[in-house]
Formats: sequence, C-alpha cells, structure tokens
Amino acid sequence: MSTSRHFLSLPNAPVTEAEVLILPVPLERIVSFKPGTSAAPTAILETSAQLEFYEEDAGWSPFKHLKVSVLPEFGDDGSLSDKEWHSSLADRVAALPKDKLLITLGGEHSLTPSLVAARMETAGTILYLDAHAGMRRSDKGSHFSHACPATRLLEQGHSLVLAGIRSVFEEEVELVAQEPRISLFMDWDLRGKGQWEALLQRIRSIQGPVYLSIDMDVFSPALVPGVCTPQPGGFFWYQMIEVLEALFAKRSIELLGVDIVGMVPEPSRISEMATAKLVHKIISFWGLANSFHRKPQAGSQMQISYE
Ligand SMILES: [Mn+2]
Repeated sequence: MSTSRHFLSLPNAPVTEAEVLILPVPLERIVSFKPGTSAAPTAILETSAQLEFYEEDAGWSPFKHLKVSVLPEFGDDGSLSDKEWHSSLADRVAALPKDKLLITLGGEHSLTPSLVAARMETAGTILYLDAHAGMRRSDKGSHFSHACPATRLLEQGHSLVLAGIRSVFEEEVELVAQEPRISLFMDWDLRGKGQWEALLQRIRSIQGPVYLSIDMDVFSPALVPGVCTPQPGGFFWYQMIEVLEALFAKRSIELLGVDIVGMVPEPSRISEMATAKLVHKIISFWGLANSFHRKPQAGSQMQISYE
C-alpha cells in the first residue's frame, strides 16, 4: 500500500464513517525563503507510517476507537487566480461534515483564512502558534500572502491568541497595541518573563468555537529545521504538549478545525517526523477530550493485523 494517502498506514474509512478527516493541501505559491511546502503533506503522511499506534502521553491507542480518512489532496495546478483558488478551497472545505475533526496539512500559511471561513460561521478564537505575527495588511500587493493570514482572520471577526511570535514588523506592533481582540505572547516573554502560565490560562479560558493553526516554525529550528522561514528561539516539544493539554483540558471544546503549515521536507526527516507526531497527538488529545476511549473498539486500527 502506498503510504502517501494514509495516516499511520491505516486504511481510509468512507468520509461519512470517519471521525477524523485529514486534508492535504500542498499550496506553494509564494516562496519567501526556503521552498518545499508543496512536498510537505506527502512527506508527513509517508513519515507517519513510522509512528506507533499507541499515543504515549494520553496513554491510549486512538485508532482502536476512531476512524480516519485521508482525503484526496486539494492541489494547485496554477490555473486559478489566488482569489479563485482560495474560494474553491473554501467551497471544498465547507462541503465537509462539520462534526468531524478536520486537520489540514499545508502548504503555506496563507490557506488558513479560507479554511477558517469555511468552518467557522460565527466569531470564535483562533489559537495561532507561529514565529511570525502574520499581520501585514498585504504583502507585495497580495492579500493572500502567508505574511497576512492573521489580518484576514481579524477581518472575519475572530479573536486571536498568538504565541511563539519572535519576528514582527512595525505595522504589526502598532496593530496589536490597538486591537483588543489580540492576545499576544511573544516567544521571549514565554521563556523568561513568567508568561508561560498566563498563556496556558488564556488557552484554558477560551469559550465558544476555536480553530488551531500551527506554523511549524513556532518550534525551535533545533527541533524542526525544515520550515520555510526559520527563526532562532521557539517552542520545544513539551511546551507544545502543554499547550495541547491546556486546549483540550475542557471536555467539550468546540474545535472546528486544525491546520499545520509551513513545514518543508529536509534530509534528516526530523521535521516530517515531528509534524506527523504532532498530528497524532492532536487526534489523541481531541479523542480523549470527546470520550472516544469509552466507545466501542471499531476504529481504523481494528481493521488491520498489526502485531
Ligand atoms: Mn511563520
């Protein structure tokens, strides 16, 4: 079985039966620094075949109880304008059932606003983990640049919790100061100035619909060297686990979607492994928060012989 359309090499359930949908979106239109995001979804899925089914932090095997389906990738043959491509992505995503966990594998960060627009009909909170604030109004004449997704999300009416930020533009600093809907946690403040607990508390206090957007450059480049625009500093692995624990601490979190963007495959494949494992952690923590461990063992893993 080719592993490029499977997560953990599990068989794909029909969309109607799956609780977890994974959508590969290999968008790469604007390369600011390191190319390669278009190869990321396939690299992440192929690498996921190396992970154990058991998820050690939550302490269960999510896919004994959950069914997963990796959807056909939403590609880009370059024939559409930015506006047309983003609106067709939003149409594709809006057609997916809302009661399932949707995880989109990018691709560049510019895809986030279209995904959020398709999934969040009312104003909610975007937990936005990134090295960059993403709050330029536009970049090089484009509103669809990966330099301005946070601005587009504010325009849609959402609140933002930004964390791990360590590269900002003057205009962005001014916007944060004026905008009460932004909670900004600069990376250095999280490290040395007592803000880490405040971030976890802010995440635990999120009410209503929430969307999680992770640019892999939020991590330290020592941990994830394969990103489009690396920055020194950044999250270590167990900081991310703490963030996920805080997000899923409430049993009834209304998580309308997740995207993981900005990774570029690299020779060590450490970045692909970290990304694949992060996807597994999110599914595991979400599944446990929604009590799937109490449901019958009818998940994707039960359909294969794996001993
Ligand atoms: Mn970034």
